[in-house]
Amino acid sequence: MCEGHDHKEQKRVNLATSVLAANDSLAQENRDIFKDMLVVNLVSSPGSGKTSILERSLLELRDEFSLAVIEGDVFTDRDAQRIKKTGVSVIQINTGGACHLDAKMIRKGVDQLDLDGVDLLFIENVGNLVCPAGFDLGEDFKVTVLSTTEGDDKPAKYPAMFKKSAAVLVNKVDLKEALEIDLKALDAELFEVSPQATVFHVSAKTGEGFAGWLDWLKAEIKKKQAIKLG
Ligand SMILES: Nc1nc2c(ncn2[C@@H]2O[C@H](COP(=O)(O)OP(=O)(O)OP(=O)(O)O)[C@@H](O)[C@H]2O)c(=O)[nH]1
Ligand SMILES: [Mg+2]
Repeated sequence: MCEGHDHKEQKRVNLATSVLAANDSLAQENRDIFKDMLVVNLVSSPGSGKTSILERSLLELRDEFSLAVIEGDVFTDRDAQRIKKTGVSVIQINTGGACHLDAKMIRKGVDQLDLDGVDLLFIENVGNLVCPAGFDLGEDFKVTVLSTTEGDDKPAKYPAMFKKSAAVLVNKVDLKEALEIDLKALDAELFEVSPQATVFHVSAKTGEGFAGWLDWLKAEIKKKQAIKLG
């Protein structure tokens, strides 16, 4: 009985490994398609404020850069409808049940978008703090949004996402007093789990902290453009 169980477990591990390997190879193909633009994969729990952060960021960036967005959700095109109001090109991908986007879905989405001359492509992943961490989409880097309403203990509880992120946006700081969240303790925990990540305290509602986040993003766009120009 134990041997049978081990065999099944081994088959499960082999299957997961081959799914991830297939995804990695498609992600590499996407990365070739994305060689002339910065691609940011925005990840978080549901409702942390990814779309709200995008709406404000796009309005601030759209006069200076050519932008596009791929929205990922299990169902509905509600987020794409919100993004459309900013005037930025957007397409919606519905996973139909899957808890993350994968490289194949992105490839299909890319075929529907005109990416000629685009400087910055945002991908908003499905709201989930676990699954999207394992799937490379061909992006330059992931940015994790963590909202103050989720509590300051999440980096240590869900470390994979934070470890893989170039930046963390601590959103909804306009609520910090009401929530009595200790932002210093959160920063310390973030530093312990993901020392590589640049951390910004922001509010998509009031715009607090956006200047720092957008300056950082603009510098990343310019770094990518410098690579393109050789
Ligand atoms: N107070 C406050 N509310 C915010 C802020 N950012 C977003 N919200 C609210 O939080 C809720 C969820 O925001 P969304 O932007 O839809 O979050 P999301 O991460 O895109 O959600 P999913 O795509 O469903 O995962 C909405 O009611 C927003 O108005 C913020 O900085 N402060
Ligand atoms: Mg959203």
